[in-house]
Amino acid sequence: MSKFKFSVGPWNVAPGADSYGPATRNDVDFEEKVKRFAELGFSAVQFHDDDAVPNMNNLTEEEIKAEARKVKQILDKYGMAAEFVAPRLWMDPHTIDGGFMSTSAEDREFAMWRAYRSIDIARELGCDMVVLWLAREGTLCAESKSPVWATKMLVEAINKMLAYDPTIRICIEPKPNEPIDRSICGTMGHVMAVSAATIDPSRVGGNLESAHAVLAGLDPAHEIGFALAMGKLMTVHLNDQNGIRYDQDKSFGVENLRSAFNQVKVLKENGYGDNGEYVGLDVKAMRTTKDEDGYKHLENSLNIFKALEEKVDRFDYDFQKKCVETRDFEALEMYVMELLMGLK
Ligand code: XUL
Ligand code: MN
Repeated sequence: MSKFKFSVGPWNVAPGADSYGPATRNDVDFEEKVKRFAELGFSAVQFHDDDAVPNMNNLTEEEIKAEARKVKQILDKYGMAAEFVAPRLWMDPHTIDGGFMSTSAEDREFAMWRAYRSIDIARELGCDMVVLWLAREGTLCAESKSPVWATKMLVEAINKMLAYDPTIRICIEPKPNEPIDRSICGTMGHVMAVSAATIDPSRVGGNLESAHAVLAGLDPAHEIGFALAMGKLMTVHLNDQNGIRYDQDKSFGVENLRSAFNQVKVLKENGYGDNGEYVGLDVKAMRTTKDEDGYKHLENSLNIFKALEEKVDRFDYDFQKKCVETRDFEALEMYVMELLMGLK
């Protein structure tokens, strides 16, 4: 029995289109997804603002809240919570050159409008967290904007969100690149520094995605550990990634089982979840996956996570201590390999 609660986003069940080819699966209705998520053992749904309220640009603030209340009813029907709302600032004509750090004042205003509406939607859905995946916040042409100015604009935008709602929490999901070339806030270290520069650092933390850490050339478990040490790991997006290439969002643990084990281990050893945090999965089905298998990557990720939780429970800390005392890291490493291969 897992000690953790799990969350997932509606975008994690998708039709399989990529930059080079069209969809390979049918769209699935939102309510059907929520029903299946509940059946699979998830406790919460993660949202982009327009996952909850499609066409929100054409609605008034009151209409947006009313639409969000309808979504809350669907969640309630299946006993699901909402974990967070993330403004989708990468699809709109107003965010071609970024949102909070766009060089256009009008576009920056639009980004703030979406951020405030995301807070409103979060409140209607019964949650207190906004995630910022800063997709286009950086440069495609390095000389097109100052990284100093851009970083300050991000802090200013977050300060406005903190002021708009005195108890909302802002959670940055760092990613070093894609779709942007050079990101402004690419790692958990950047997130902690931005947090410290805001008017209320206690309400600004991070969402570590395994694949994003790998893209930054960093170890996901250490990134998680760093945020935990600062008391600022608000959620995680567990998945996997085959080296430094396009963002893959593979099922958790399928590329690097030892890394996945260490991610579960650092979460478990440090009481992650004790304050209500969810283990979020941000995994994508392969394009080749058929309609009838459209949830298998989620089931696989959950099963791998839970199997690794059992491995962590069986981890022999006395043996580890002995190895550390004798500086026999060869023995410790082999012990971990044997544990993961089922030989221990
Ligand atoms: C993009 C990514 C997003 C965010 C939510 O790489 O991970 O799905 O998690 O906006
Ligand atoms: Mn993510």
